[in-house]
Amino acid sequence: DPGLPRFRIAEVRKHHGQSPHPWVIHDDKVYDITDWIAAHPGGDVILRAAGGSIDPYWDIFTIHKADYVYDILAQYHIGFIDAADLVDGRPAQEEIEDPFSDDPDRNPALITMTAKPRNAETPTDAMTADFLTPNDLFYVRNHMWVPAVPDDPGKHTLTVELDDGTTKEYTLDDLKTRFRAHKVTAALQCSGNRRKHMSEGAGRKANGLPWNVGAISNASWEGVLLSDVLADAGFDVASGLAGTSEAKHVQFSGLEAYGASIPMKKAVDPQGDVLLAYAMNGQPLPRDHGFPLRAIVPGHVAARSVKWLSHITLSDEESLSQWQRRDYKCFGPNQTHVDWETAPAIQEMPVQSAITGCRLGAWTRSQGKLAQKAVLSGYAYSGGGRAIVRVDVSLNGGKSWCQAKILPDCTTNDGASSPCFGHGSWAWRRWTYDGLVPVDAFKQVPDKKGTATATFVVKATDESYNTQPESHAATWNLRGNLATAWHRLEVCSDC
Ligand code: MTE
Ligand code: MO
Repeated sequence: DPGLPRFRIAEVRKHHGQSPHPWVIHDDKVYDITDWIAAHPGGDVILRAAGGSIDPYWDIFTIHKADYVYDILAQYHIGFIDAADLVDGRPAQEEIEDPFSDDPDRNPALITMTAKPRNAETPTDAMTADFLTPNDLFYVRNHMWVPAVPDDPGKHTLTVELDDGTTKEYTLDDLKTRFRAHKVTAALQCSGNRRKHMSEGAGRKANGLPWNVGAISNASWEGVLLSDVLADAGFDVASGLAGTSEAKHVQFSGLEAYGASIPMKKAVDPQGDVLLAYAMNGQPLPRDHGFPLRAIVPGHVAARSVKWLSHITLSDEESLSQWQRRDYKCFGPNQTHVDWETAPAIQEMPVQSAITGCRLGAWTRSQGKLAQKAVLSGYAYSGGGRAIVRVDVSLNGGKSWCQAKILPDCTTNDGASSPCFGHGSWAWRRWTYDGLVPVDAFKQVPDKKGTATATFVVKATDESYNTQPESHAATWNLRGNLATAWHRLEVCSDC
């Protein structure tokens, strides 16, 4: 209705998230969302947009770019932005609040995929330089903005809701003082790690960020056991262990509305080591990694290790979030119109490995043939606490194989003789290989004069004798999840 009133942006700003009548702007229209808040499926996170434009948030929560959402919003239309505040029919750019303006500074050495929200890989040369990835080089995967630092982090509250509806609140200080502290050394790996290889290897683009080898890092985490807190909140952990409890899932929510869940079985497993963590490599959690509190679910896809943790809910159902019900699932290579409901959410990770360092050295002779020295290094990891038992390397595209040396970073899990804490093999293993590449492993590249390349390959095997598939084509899926095919690296000699 063009007859509706015009409002200056200054007027809209007064209707912020704490005001009795929150308003939002979409395009050049103004909406009073007071009556919508209670019904908003995403909860009151919508209030973050109040007093300004909702459009930058919908660029993040893309699920809103749908006709039915516009229809809902239309019911709350109360007016238009005054022409004096419009540029080309939209509120001027500088009038729109940037949801990411409070994000922390980051180490510029990280390889940025997207700046807003922040998605960045560990730089390749730093990948396996250390067994524990330095905090400022740990990969970052944020779906949204980084929530503001609480005025007093010790007062940050975690609400635990049992399946009978009873709730108990804990401040961070409560967690630190009332429960025993535990350490767990665990890698986090994004389900999209190596997606770039999947798209390239299969010759079919998979949806999502084209991560290379660096959406995985390794750290030592400190916090309290989830199962201790659940027991304190009144949950009968024994019934969870026996599988007789009504609550089958533990749902986690973060302060910015991200959410995910894990099966009860993992949550209460006395050897599962699920932490509510407040420290990383001996430091308070950095803001990008969940300050002041995050879940650490070792052996599971990192999407379940919810950052900025504020709510835990026990339920007979998985988290309703799109990150539980949609994005992090796999399908067959032929399935491009999928039934999201029937595929299980990714939990434990499959076996993975990658080459992160490769140096070619001098030419020598070996068994009468010309050969070039090569030094390779990388990581291997498997989910579910399954140990890596072997790392196979090929210098000729997979025709013949050699054994890489697995570094003794984590030979025991007691923390005394190694920096590894926890009951499972939750950490990654670093490996190196020193060898000679026979001259016939190099193939001339027809269209590049004088250039010869060889294909180096790595694959790992875990203690259940799971190993990596040979081709990405066979495991391609529309979301580009779990790209674990042999990592092939084309290397060029004398070029
Ligand atoms: N938790 C919250 N609250 N918000 C997020 O965007 N991203 C998840 C998980 N937990 C996410 C989150 C995903 S997909 C990954 S891969 C890991 O956090 C990344 O953890 P990191 O940034 O500490 O490496
Ligand atoms: Mo992820």
